[in-house]
Amino acid sequence: MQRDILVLNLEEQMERSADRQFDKSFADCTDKEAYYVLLDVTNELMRVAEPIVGEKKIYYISMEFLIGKLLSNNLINLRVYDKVNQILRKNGKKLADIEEYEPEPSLGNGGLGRLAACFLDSIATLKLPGEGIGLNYHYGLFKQVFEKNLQTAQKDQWQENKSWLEKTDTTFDVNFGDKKVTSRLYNLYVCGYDSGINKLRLFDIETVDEKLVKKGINFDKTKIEKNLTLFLYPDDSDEAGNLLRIYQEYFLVSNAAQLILHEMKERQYDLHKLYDHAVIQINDTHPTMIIPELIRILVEEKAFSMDDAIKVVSKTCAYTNHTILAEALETWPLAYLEKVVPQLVPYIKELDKRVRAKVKNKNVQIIDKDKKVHMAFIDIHYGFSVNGVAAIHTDILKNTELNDFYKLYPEKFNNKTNGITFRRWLLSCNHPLADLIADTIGDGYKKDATRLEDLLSHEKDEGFLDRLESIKQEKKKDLAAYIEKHEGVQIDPTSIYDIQVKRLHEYKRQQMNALYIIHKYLEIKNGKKPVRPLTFIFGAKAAPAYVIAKDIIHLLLCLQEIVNNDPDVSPYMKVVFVENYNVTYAEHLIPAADVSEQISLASKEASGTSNMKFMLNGAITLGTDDGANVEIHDLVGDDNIYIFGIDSDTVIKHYKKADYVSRKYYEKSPVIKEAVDFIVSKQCLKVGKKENLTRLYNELLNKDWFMTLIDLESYIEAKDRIFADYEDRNKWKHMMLVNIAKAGYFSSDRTIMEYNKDIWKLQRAD
Ligand code: RUG
Repeated sequence: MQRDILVLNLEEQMERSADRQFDKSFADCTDKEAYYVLLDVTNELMRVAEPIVGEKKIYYISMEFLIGKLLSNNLINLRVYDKVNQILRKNGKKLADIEEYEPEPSLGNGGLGRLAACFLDSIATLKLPGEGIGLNYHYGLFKQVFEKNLQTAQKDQWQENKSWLEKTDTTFDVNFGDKKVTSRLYNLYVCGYDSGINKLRLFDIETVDEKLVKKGINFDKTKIEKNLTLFLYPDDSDEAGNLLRIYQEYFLVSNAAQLILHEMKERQYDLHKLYDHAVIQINDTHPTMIIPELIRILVEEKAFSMDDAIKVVSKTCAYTNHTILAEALETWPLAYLEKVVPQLVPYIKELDKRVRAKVKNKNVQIIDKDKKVHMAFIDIHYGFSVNGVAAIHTDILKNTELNDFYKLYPEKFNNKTNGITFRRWLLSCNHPLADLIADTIGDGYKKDATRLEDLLSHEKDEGFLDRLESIKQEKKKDLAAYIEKHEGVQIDPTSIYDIQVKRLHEYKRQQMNALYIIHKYLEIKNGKKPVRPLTFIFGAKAAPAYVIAKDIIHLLLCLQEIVNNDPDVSPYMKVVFVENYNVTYAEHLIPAADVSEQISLASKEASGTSNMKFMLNGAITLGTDDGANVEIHDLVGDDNIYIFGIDSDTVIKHYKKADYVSRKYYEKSPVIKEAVDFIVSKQCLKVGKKENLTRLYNELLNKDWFMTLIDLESYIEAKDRIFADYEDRNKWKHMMLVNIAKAGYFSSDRTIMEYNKDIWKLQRAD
């Protein structure tokens, strides 16, 4: 009711807010001031919205929530987007201009964090009681700045006094082995689409000292009271960095445990039935310590027996695995845990002892012979569910990586193919397309994404297909303007936009894309011009301690300089590596893409989610049969996707036999040799650094752990084919249609419904 009145009087609210904050009328406000006005009235709308409550709640614990800017999304979900736009127009303003002043929260890194954000949106939209629990990083990941074709890292100053965050009175004491800190809880409202409100809970400490950060993102890693929530993923290449990560992780789970138990007490629930009221989804291994921490509290403070505590906690916690890469599956030296969280160590040892008593297989022991604690193993033994994030990934977990565990607990393993929220990745970032779809098949798809399949009956509707094409063209023009403004590079909107945006990692093989670019560059130099200009766009951050990943960025920036400044070549191709790729940038890039690059080494990409966003916006996938690409392939069929490269079984066999020799492919193929050699050619060394380029060259020739060279020729063939097919406009438009129509499966609403049906078992709050 209160909400209806507010909506009815939105314009008055805005005037009042403008007057109160800036002592002027809304029309006289600058765009920046207008942002604070909209922030104020939207926050008010959320404060009065219906909270989603129920007898059981999901607590989604994650080190990352890559939520992106919130204004547009909140307006859409509150169903006031059109009304606000009308008021803005009346006052001579545009939402797009105002949004430029909204800082993007720097609370995540990549797919894992963005998935958590999409899930919060869907949980609320489906009216499921749920909360995210995370940390409030002051400088977040880092801001990427390019200098001399190299990535440098700066602090990301995203926090402002006025924001979506609400400071609460809730504080908890968190005890580490050698010190105690007091936390402070901040809330952020999460509104579902046309539903109610949940919350994201972010913890912080007030003693953090931003002045500790000296040059770039360097700071004293030992001063925990001052640095605890400064950065997400601080450099962990040394002991102090590792310890800081453990301090952060324990800080997260200690707060989460206290918050959950506090809520249970408030509602007078019996803790012996904790699992009837709470389900804890552990997002990757980072929050694993929630398991021993809850057991510890139940035993030490709530008079539970060890058996009972373990039983209750095991029925409450579920684990999501996001990777098979060994280095991403955390193992902590017991000695580090003894230093930071000595109170947990007896419980971890007890959990390990119980496993040893039950199972002889050494591969499943929690504490290994080197006294390292395998965090994922705690989750699997003492959680009730283990899920992978795409069908092929879950199969690999079951049959290969976690096979020993699967044999022990087959009933715990399940697949939950990832999804994305269509509110952000279509309704908000691509209004013309969302409107075209609504005009064609009605609004129903906004709540039930599978309805997108109704578009298939329009495959012969030329009017529809032409509008689809012209919307893509419009978005490509918008992106060209955005890139020119932010990167100072001019791109041609009639060229083919080929886009690879994701974290920088060797397994994602941005280096393979770089080798294709070299190949094309040399072809053009030799007189073989493409039918249509090509624009290769990249966006990616490399972890500051990941040397080869930074070398790959360096190579791509060198190629950008060489290609774009070569008058023989630049009319036919351009390379753009956008600086500081983030959610906001993704929202401009994805609607404009023609080709979606999803070229990870088969078996290595757990799922991928940009593949889904691109597909939904009518881009065609060029990819390997990996992660969710496999399911995209199944849905759209061979004719509407370009798959290349060796399959996951072959990859796994190569690893098993240790018989992959990259140099063999280099020596056999003049095309590969020419492209790889270019990395250390005079031309490249003129614009790049010898040390970095030589290191990358040697890595490719002597190691190439992610098998770039074995797939390079088939990649070149498939990529040339997709570019050639772009000229068959009817075929291309049809492929766009099929991809959009089949994207419904990848709505995170579907994913969350599956989590709820199989794992969480919550009641909808209707
Ligand atoms: O690399 C994976 C992606 O394949 C996946 O789509 C995403 C969400 O499930 O998680 C990514 N991921 C995995 N991010 N960090 C990790 C390992 O810690």
